[in-house]
Amino acid sequence: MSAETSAPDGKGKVSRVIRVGTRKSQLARIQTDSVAEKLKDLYPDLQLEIVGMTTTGDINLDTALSKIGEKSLFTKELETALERNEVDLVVHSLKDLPTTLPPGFTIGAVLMRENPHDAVVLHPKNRGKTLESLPENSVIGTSSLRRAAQLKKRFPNLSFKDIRGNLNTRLKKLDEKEDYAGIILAAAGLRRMGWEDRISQILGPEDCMYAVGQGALAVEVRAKDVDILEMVSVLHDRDTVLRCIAERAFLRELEGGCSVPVAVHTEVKEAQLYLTGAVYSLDGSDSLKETMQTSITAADTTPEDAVEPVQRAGVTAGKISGEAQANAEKLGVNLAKLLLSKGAKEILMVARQQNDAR
Ligand code: DPM
Repeated sequence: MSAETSAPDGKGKVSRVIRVGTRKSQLARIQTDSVAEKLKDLYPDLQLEIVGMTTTGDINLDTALSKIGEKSLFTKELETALERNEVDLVVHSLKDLPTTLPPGFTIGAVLMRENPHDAVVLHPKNRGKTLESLPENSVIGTSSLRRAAQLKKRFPNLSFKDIRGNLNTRLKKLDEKEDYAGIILAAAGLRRMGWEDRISQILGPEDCMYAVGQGALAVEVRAKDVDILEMVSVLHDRDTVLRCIAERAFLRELEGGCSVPVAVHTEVKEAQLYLTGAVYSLDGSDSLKETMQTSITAADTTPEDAVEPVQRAGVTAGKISGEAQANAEKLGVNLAKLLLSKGAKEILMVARQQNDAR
């Protein structure tokens, strides 16, 4: 244990100070506070201390995410703090966590996913409209290659332009200027910020499939810190974990990151896990999409048969069926292999080159 103190609670109990690392943006703080609150409910004796940090992704606010080219943009500084024992756990949006974590780290909890879809937020003057009903050549702000690729194909009458900055900055850029008719943001982030009333339209899978891990919060910890791993493991949501293992294994096998247009859709129905995955050229004219499924019925692990948990796509979930996790991971890998056999590598290679040349 890295930090142990006697709690001054008069009962002679030992409680522990847990330091929680977070980025300083409002969304990151809200996300971290919500996880800290859940931990506090589960372990009332816990003392939580929140440590705010600035990351590369927060500094390079004007460069499009897909152009900075560093996959661990928002996570590296936080991981350094974890490594140096300056914090004990870090809360992230799962979609910002690379599919391969640096050695020594693992995702110890994936919380129940919120709405994973993207949402359209319009300039106040366009209130009541949708992407279908906006005037010809309206400008939509997004720096996500994934969103732009899918929406360019579906809405050829709209035009797409980069927009950067944290959520507060983006909303300000939208409302206070006339540059954008609307912007595309994750519904989950908007809800967490309390801006749900700004959502004009939720984009279903036929319009825009979501990013790997979108809408789920993850807790990253030191892989060897068994006490903390055990403590945060109760936060895992079974369906979300299995969906996200499949999604992350898919992206990892494709060797994609936040700089390639890759999208997914997962569902759990009657103990089957369905994964749809797609890759796109930058303008969406070229694409490949397939769906596969697997069984996730296997019973969860009981304390008696617990074994040393393995990481699946960076996730450690010792209490969830090892067989179901293995199936989910295999599903992601197999779907990626199917797409690769149909030419996904070439589509992604061209997309990367075109993006680098932008
Ligand atoms: C990643 C992407 C974006 C974020 C790329 C993508 C959006 C970047 C942009 C990997 N991370 O989605 O294709 O629009 O220029 C991010 C957001 C959230 C986590 C904000 C958002 C909140 C929602 C969640 C940024 N990361 O996507 O609107 O927990 O999923």
